[in-house]
Amino acid sequence: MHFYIGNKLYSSWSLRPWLLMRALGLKFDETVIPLNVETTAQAIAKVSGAGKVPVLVDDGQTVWDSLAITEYLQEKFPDKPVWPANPQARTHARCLSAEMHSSFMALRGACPMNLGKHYARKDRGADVATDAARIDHIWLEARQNLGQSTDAPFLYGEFCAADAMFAPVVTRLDTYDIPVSDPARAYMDAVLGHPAFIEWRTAALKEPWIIEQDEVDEVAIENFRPHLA
Ligand SMILES: N[C@@H](CCC(=O)N[C@@H](CS)C(=O)NCC(=O)O)C(=O)O
Repeated sequence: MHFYIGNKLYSSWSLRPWLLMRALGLKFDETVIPLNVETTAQAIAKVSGAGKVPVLVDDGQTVWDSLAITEYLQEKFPDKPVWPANPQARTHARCLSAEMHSSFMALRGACPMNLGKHYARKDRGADVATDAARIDHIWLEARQNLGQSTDAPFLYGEFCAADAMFAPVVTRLDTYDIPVSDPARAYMDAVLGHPAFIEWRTAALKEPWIIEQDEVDEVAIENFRPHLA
């Protein structure tokens, strides 16, 4: 399998399936296509007409879009826990992932994924707060509803596709210090502490690129790439 992804520091959509594939222990090669540079469109066009990453190429088949890649992995590796084993939990996990795929525009617009900074808490607008409250609620619903204790680290116990889908949102809530409940914070810490996420972030911090439009606040509390400042 060959995986084409965007900058690890900023590409939220790329992070999702990459994290899932790593967490599942799948083997793949990867190419990072730098976003927002002159060559971006041409480089992506070589692998997909959709003009977006991530793109998975496997056995002559091209799979674009993070959620489609997730379902492809489920079909190709039916023995891997892509989705929860329990049917009710599986349906819930698919609903959460679809909601993530199509919603939370305010949060996504105001707080781009940026693994290189920590920003001070501030009012990011009512719509962002509404998105964060909905996310907090559905995380708790996943962890309570399906017969698990809220002490289980991930949404349905074991790390699955729904956790991967929400990983970029976890980083956004963390980067911009958006207020969340204690159980949500504990969940975020579990995702941020997952070895696959740490591997991604370590590589992200070594990247040389800065995408100005994703650097939203002028002043950061912490800059994890001071050599680029
Ligand atoms: N719905 C798509 C969205 C993919 C997407 O928007 N990717 C962004 C990067 S995170 C992209 O490729 N942008 C192209 C560009 O910046 O030129 C998915 O889930 O894979």
